[in-house]
Amino acid sequence: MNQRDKFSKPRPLLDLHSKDKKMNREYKKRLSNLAAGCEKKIKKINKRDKNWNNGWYERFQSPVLTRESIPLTWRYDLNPETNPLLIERIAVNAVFNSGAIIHEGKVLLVCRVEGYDRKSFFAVAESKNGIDGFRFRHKPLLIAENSDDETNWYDMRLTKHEDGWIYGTFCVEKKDPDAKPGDLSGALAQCGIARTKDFDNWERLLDIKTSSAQQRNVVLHPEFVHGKYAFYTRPQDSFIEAGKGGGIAWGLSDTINPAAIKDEKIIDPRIYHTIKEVKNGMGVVPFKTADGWLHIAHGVRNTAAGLRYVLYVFICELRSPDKVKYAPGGHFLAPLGDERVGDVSNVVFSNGAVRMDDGTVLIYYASSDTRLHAARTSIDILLDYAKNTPPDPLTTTECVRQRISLIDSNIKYIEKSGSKKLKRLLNIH
Ligand code: M1P
Repeated sequence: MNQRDKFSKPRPLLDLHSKDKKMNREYKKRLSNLAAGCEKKIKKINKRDKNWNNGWYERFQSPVLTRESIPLTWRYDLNPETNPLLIERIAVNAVFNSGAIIHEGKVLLVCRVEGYDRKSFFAVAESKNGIDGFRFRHKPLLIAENSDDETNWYDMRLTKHEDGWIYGTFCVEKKDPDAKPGDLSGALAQCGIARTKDFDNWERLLDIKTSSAQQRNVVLHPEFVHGKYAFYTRPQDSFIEAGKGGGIAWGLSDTINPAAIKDEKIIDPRIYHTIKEVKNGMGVVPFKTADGWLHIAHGVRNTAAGLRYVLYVFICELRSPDKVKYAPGGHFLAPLGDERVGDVSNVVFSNGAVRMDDGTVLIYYASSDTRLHAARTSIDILLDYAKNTPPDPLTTTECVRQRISLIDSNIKYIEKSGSKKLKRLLNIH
């Protein structure tokens, strides 16, 4: 049979009424191969990428989750009577941008899963070590809608709040009612909130009210501030792009349901010719440290090849979380190698990170809106990085001065040490 005939006349692999045992065997074999492939992927040890060594964090050889990690029962009709060819029925396109938390001793991710139909939904995956072995819970999350026109949800941040609840803040997108006729991509985004204690049952609250036409990347601060709920927001005008939106903002609300923010104050602005010139957004729920609230956010710049999303770090005052204390220049993590390519290339994005008991920090970042990775670092390293990396001096001349100052102090140190070995090692004459 030539290739064409093979595809034009599909034969059922299993006909339950047939006496053809060979067909039964083929179906079973295909199913067991699919299942074995899934298990193999889940059980594969995720080794450290030894080629990456800047001291800020470790990378790993494999993503922690991809679309192949999605259980077969979510993608296939496994009944041979209704799917005799055992082909995928409702396929999954990508697993990315996950909220992260430690719950009952496990790392738990609430992932953005995107179907082939372009709609995203949330699903919970769990692992003991946070690096490999992630397994999805039995079903994706079905959280109540607040209105019929909610079309797409994505990017949940998980905040364990001091009020006792675990909150998920996420983006809720609707078709823009004011979009020009024929514009079928104009959307309005607002921030939805739901809360849970067990990650299976969720109570949907009212969407956050702000005076901004658009809200994305909203993060709930884990503590009350002046007795109020505090949020990091990103006010935008009515366009899907950042438009007039000035950066990451901060606002307070008396209550959580409804959460209503009257004043949004920009605390981390967009800046010309930096990694956050086009837009920026808060990423993970901040870590409370001795030196302040430690943030991981994303910044977006323009390139001839389109937008480039990278992660950056900054620290805010412990007592005044709306004041930036340390702002190291440049990006902390950018797409590397294969990470550069995907559905939306040249993107890394993070909305979840966890601090383990030993101070290790696992940052979950998605590459190119396609798959999810972990980077491993620690609170000590992040603080050292944030406090000692100089801020972006904003011009070429100042950047060169900054670098020459580093070189000069190194030379001074090496000369003072009198170590010939060190000089030889660094090829300094
Ligand atoms: O495609 C990159 C990211 O774009 C959006 O983020 P932002 O609003 O900050 O530009 C979101 O759709 C995000 O999920 C996505 O990863």
